[in-house]
Amino acid sequence: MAHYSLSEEQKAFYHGQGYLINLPSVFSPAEMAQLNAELKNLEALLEPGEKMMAIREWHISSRWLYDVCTRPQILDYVEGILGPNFYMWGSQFFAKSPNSKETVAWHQDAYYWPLHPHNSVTIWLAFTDVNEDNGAMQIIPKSHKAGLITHTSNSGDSVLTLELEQGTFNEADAKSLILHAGQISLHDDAIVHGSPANQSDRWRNGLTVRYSGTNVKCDLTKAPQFKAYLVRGADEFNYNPPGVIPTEPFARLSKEHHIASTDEFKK
Ligand SMILES: O=C(O)CCC(=O)C(=O)O
Repeated sequence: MAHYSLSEEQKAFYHGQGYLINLPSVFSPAEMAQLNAELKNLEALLEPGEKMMAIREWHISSRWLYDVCTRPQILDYVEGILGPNFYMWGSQFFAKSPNSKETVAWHQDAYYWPLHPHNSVTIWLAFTDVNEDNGAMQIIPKSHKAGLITHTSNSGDSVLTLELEQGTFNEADAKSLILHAGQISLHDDAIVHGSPANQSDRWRNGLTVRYSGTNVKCDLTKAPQFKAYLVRGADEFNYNPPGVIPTEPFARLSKEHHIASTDEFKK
């Protein structure tokens, strides 16, 4: 099987800027068309009133989703950042319907997560083409180097519970992560990021998947359902409860099983 590695330039860019794009596609257009068709099987399990965002941590119950989250090419890129030993623990769809006003407020993931030390990477897999028109994710380059900033309760159209106060970073520096369906971006757990509304007639949909080095320990008093799936290398720390790989192709997880089961870990 082909192995995809990050060049030294790409690694340096990620560590310096806090994100990475322009990687070879992980899924071809034909594979994406198939994945989008298969995704309907998960959507069919949503209850009335639930949105795509509720498809969260279903890699614990759905083998189909688990296999997407552990696609070897994705793991190869993550390995370029985290090194040989890491686990996967989180997944969530961030979808915006055509002309939806919903935004994702500026935030830092690490502020929400009871994980220490900070050594986690998120990949955002585009299920649709994403650009400025349909509300692509935006990041503030280098903001991961400034440490965690206090978040306050959000009051606008954001789907998140918290947001950064204006003036704590420079919004003019924002960069949109433009991707074709089947491509991924990578971002650091402390980078300031968010996304504006979808002003287009197209859907905007992406799957976030979270990975952490095996040296990262979750505070289980804050996230009792946390499960670590060792996806590369060896776990020489054994800090976290291991996950069991699901067998059902399409099955849902109850809300109570979301890893984000406490206020501190809500996102
Ligand atoms: O898709 C988005 O707009 C936001 C995703 C996000 O916040 C994340 O991947 O951590």
